[in-house]
Amino acid sequence: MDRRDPLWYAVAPMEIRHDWSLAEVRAIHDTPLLELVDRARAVHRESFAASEVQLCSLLSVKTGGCPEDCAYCPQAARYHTGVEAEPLLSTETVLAAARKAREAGATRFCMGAAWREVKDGTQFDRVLDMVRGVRNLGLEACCTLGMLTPDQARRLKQAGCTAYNHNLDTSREAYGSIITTRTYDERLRTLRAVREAGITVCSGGIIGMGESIDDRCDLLRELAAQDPHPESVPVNLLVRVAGTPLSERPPVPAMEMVRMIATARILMPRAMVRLSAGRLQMSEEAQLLCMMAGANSIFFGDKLLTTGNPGYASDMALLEAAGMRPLVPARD
Ligand code: SAM
Ligand code: DTB
Ligand code: SF4
Repeated sequence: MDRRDPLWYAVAPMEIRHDWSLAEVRAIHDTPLLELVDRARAVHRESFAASEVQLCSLLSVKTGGCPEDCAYCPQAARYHTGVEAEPLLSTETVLAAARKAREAGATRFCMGAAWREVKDGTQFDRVLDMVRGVRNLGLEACCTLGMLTPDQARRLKQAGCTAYNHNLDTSREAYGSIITTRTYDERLRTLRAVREAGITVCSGGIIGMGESIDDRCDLLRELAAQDPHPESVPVNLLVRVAGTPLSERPPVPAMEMVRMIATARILMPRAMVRLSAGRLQMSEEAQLLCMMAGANSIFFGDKLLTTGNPGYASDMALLEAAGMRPLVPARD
């Protein structure tokens, strides 16, 4: 049975919880590393093939010039990062990139826009066209466009949007030191609109922004409190971009990514856990350890939205050496 079949949830015995306390999450997170990885791997293998990895391709369809103040983000207009504001790409350009991504083995194509929120009008209509086009290519279509109203979420669903990415980014407590131009509750409201429209939810966060370990655990607790859990949980390691307020943060050891991923896997056993931004700062061995700890999805291609990512050839060599197989896309 395909795990995306709703019946899977009915027949599989694993306990799915939404009421983890911060202390419980912290206890999991702080388990001796190899025990933690063992436990996460056991949970992972109950729901997933050990060597399958989802290959997602990411494209910035509208880059830069964003009015928000997210302290990590090179696309915020108020920071001087060298990222120029560009208009929305044409549908043809986006679909050409999607076709190339499909040929390279992607099963999901994610489109990102540096918007605070979606505004109804021609630009949103064009994004809906992009979603339809991506689905026609047989790819899963994911969007991340900022805040959404319930009506906009329904329109995305109608166009065939598979997933919507909207990150909580960090704990409720740490959030205010990273973003002031929108609230945590607004983020949760967008996630609710996405869920209610029947689009799968992709939500995660970033480590390395100066947050405490409790903040990381509280982010995971908050994600796992969602009922149902997000179908995808991206775990990003901060990409420190010159010009952003977080550019001088000390680097985070890759083992902290391993702990974060393993804890996410244990709390949300059926989610796709994505080893997202920050792979360029990690060794191949550390990336494989993240996969052992339950990460089963990556962005591939030379670029994330505006920053670098390991090249296609080196990723393919890594996956091949490890005997990893690309996941086949869901159909609906
Ligand atoms: N503007 C939309 C929004 O904020 O929801 C969509 C695009 S935004 C760039 C998507 C996510 O990328 C952010 O929520 C954040 O988690 C992640 N991100 C942005 N800049 C990052 C960085 N420098 N390092 C790691 N993750 C980053
Ligand atoms: C997510 O959690 N990570 C991706 C995706 N969702 C949209 C974005 C990472 C962006 C890293 C910084 C950049 O390339 O601009
Ligand atoms: Fe804008 Fe999104 Fe970047 Fe925040 S994360 S500044 S909303 S593009």
